[in-house]
Amino acid sequence: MYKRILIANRGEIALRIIRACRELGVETVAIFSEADRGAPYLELADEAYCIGPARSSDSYLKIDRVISTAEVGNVQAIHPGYGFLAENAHFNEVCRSCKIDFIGPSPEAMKMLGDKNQARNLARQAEVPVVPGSDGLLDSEDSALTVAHEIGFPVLVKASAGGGGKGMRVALNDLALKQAVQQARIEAEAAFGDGSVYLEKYVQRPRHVEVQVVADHHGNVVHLWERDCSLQRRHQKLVEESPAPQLSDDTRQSMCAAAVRLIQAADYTNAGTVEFIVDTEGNFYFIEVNARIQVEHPVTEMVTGIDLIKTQIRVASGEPLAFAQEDIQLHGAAIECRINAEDPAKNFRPSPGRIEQLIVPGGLGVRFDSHAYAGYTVSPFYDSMIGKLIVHQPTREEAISCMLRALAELQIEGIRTTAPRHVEMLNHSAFAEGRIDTNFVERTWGG
Ligand code: MV4
Repeated sequence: MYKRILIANRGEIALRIIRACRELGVETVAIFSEADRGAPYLELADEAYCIGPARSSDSYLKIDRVISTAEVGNVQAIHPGYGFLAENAHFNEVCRSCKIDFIGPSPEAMKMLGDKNQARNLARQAEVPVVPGSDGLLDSEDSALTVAHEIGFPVLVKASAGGGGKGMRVALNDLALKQAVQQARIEAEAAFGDGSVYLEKYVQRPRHVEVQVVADHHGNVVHLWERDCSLQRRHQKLVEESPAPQLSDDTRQSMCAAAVRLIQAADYTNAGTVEFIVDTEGNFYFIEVNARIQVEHPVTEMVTGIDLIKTQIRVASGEPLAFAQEDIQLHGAAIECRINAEDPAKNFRPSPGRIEQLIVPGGLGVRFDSHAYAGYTVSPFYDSMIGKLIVHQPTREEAISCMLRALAELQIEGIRTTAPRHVEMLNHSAFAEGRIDTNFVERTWGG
């Protein structure tokens, strides 16, 4: 096991990683920007270093500063958390060249899966279902038309360098498709420096179901079942849950097995998420791999009883997985609500500022992962998530009641939060029945 690691992140996930390290007996080096100076979670680290001004591009994203802090702090590994440098293959390579373990997949696996077209090709090789579409990249507008006529409209043009909803365009007919290909190329070239695009049939009203996987450095790959993340708005997830409602045991088993095959084919190590969309008939299709720990990992921890952050650190240090597939059983149901400093009544406009009062819910099966406290000022410089409220109960019905009870207890004054919208979503009959898809939020409350 490592003696000491650096945490290249901030806020709730930095705190989450510090907690795991403390339990493992691993020392921690934290980094912070000038905006985060004095944050109480930094006191829980063994050391903390300021690495620059508030703007992420001047601090948390500065590879040279993160690495030199790791050198000064004499760490053996870096945990990148999510966001910031977590899926930056160049940073991952710099860590390797400095002989610091990156707690995540290899740069090679990260690069390959970061290219969505390559990931899709690998999925096909591993016999993982993909959405019908082009056989690789589009070489011309004419080939886009040929594929579209084969599979039928509507179709979706996707940027190979995109992901998470960036660089996608729907087309309903020939003319729109030609324009979509041109525009997607220009946008992708500008945003990612790579204008390559591919085509897929557009699956309408899909559910977003993702499979958590973990792989060690000894050839062991396991899945930790799935999460449904369909409740989202403009690609920002609002609610996540495990297990996915309305998923047959057959589909669950074959989706999880498919995720494991893909991870094996990619020679992937550490924790990762294989994202699928599920159509109204229950067919599932591979979309992309998220090569990091995700915000919503706690729902998986609750239903499996496995600490994913500790697992990441253990496998990165070379330990074999301490559990086999048959040891990983789903217990009950877990739901997470992302509490963001945003005003749902004003189109989710950010609502930074000082939290004057914070009352945290508790009780059996209630978890609040947050770095916030009464007196904390939410900075306008970073992601607006101030905490994650997670509940775990024997059944989904009980989890919904428990979450509504916990949301009623949660009091945050001084700023607006997404909590009132969560109450509306969890009270909705469509949510209770599990009749949800990725358009539900926009359809019900507007875009
Ligand atoms: C799709 C799709 C429908 N058909 N692909 C958006 C994020 C990126 N990870 C993939 N996404 C989608 N790909 C085909 N062929 C619909 C989406 C999509 C979506 C997927 C997951 C979660 C939320 C979403 C919201 C809108 C669209």
